[in-house]
Amino acid sequence: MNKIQNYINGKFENPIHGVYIDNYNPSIGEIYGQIPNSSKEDVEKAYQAAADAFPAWSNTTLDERSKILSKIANLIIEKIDVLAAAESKDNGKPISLAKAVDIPRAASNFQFFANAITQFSSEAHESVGLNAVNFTLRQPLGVVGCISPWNLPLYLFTWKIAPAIASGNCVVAKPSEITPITAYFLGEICNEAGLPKGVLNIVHGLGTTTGQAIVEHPNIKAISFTGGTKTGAHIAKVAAPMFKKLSLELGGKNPNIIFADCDYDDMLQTTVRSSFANQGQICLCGSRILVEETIYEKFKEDFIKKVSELKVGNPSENTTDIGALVSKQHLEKVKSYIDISENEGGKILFGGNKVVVSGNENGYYLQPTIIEVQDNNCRLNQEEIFGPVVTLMSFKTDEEALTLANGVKYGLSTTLWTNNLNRTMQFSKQLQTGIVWVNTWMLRDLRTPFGGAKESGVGREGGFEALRFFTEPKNVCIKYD
Ligand code: TXE
Repeated sequence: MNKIQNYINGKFENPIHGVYIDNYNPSIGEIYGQIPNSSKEDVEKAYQAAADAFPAWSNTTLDERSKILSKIANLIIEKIDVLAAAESKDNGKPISLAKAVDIPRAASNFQFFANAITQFSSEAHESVGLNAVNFTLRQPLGVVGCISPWNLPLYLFTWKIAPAIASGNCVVAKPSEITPITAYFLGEICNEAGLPKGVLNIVHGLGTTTGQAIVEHPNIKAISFTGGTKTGAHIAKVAAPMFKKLSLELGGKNPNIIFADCDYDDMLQTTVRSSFANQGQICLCGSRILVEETIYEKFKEDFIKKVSELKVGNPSENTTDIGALVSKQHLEKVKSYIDISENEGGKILFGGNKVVVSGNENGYYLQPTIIEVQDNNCRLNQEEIFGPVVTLMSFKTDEEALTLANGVKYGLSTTLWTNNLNRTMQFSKQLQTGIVWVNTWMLRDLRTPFGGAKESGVGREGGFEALRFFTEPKNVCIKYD
């Protein structure tokens, strides 16, 4: 059985107390490895390594840092086959998706911040008439913590680590205990790329032990977290009295608003993807589909037909569209929402059942599921299901669509399908979300601010926003004669 280790000070190490937890392959429902459940002492060791590395790393030239980050990016691409296979096995996602999206994006995260750090600048203000000039010194924070979830494992892990180290910080990072494998490989890649020891330290383990120890550590200056809203609220509660900087990217219940004047074929194809990509386990998936009444029946029929053509199957087969859900526990959670649909006034239009995949009978498979609902206040429309389940609802007017879209506690992203410019602008201004996609979905430009409003999070990642998060602005005011 594979047993992975922590990556501390450039070396692979067993956890101090020798405690391990099982790691499952969701496509077959079996344990295939073990990972450390790192303790407070392991986190302390990782912190020390990071703190020791900080003086030298924060003084490394931008050119040197940029070169190392680029090298990491290149190595990720060189190893794409191994990494994609590992990600698919660990998470249950189709290997085709890991190869087309997850791993290339992990490389892009490093390449992007390798470039961005060479362009990052700060402000200067001449205090005219006062014989003074002010400038802003942006200095790295020191040792920072990065905690990431299981849905896009290497993609989201590197989305935090790359800007943190690019801006001169040293990192204690924890991937999700449910999908730790590609993070383990990242340690090897960092050594191969010549990242100085201690700049990145990776500790594995449960959120309640390892994650908690990172958040509680008195000298870890900032926490960048992506995960569930409940966990985010807990982390904020622990970190706030210690005055840590926090970036929280949390859940979503994103509307997909479809107007009759859209490019129908493009919308239909993209909506299948935005509903079910990665088994619906992307915080950006559009899980509430709101359709203008005049095309509602046609959309319903066409959407069901397209979704029925999706192949649920073994993630390692290239023809699979929908792989396994990440864990048994998560499968049961998602299924429990399907089971309450009738009580919540919903009608299952397609799917709703677990799928038995031949040869992988114990894997965690679920049909893509479409549920028609009448009331936006039902639990299916209010709570994050985070699986291959979408709801359908019709609306009559722009005002009604906007009220429905904004009528949830979350506010991460919205997709809007229309060719009307005035409507596009009105919705863009009035939607309570961090991201508005118009006639597209998940088209990402890494320079843009990324994050959510309301209970979808606090702060923004991406581009210079991430570099600002990982640096402390200091105002220097120089008086001259
Ligand atoms: O996430 P957790 P879970 C949503 C989705 C899902 C729900 C719960 O709705 O069903 O969250 O998923 C670490 N201190 N999203 O329970 O627990 C944990 O080890 C410090 C949306 O799997 O939030 C992991 O590394 N860390 C989301 C990370 O937090 C702690 C993606 C996320 O796990 C901790 C995933 C603690 N006390 C789930 N407790 C998105 N926004 O994309 C846990 N962790």
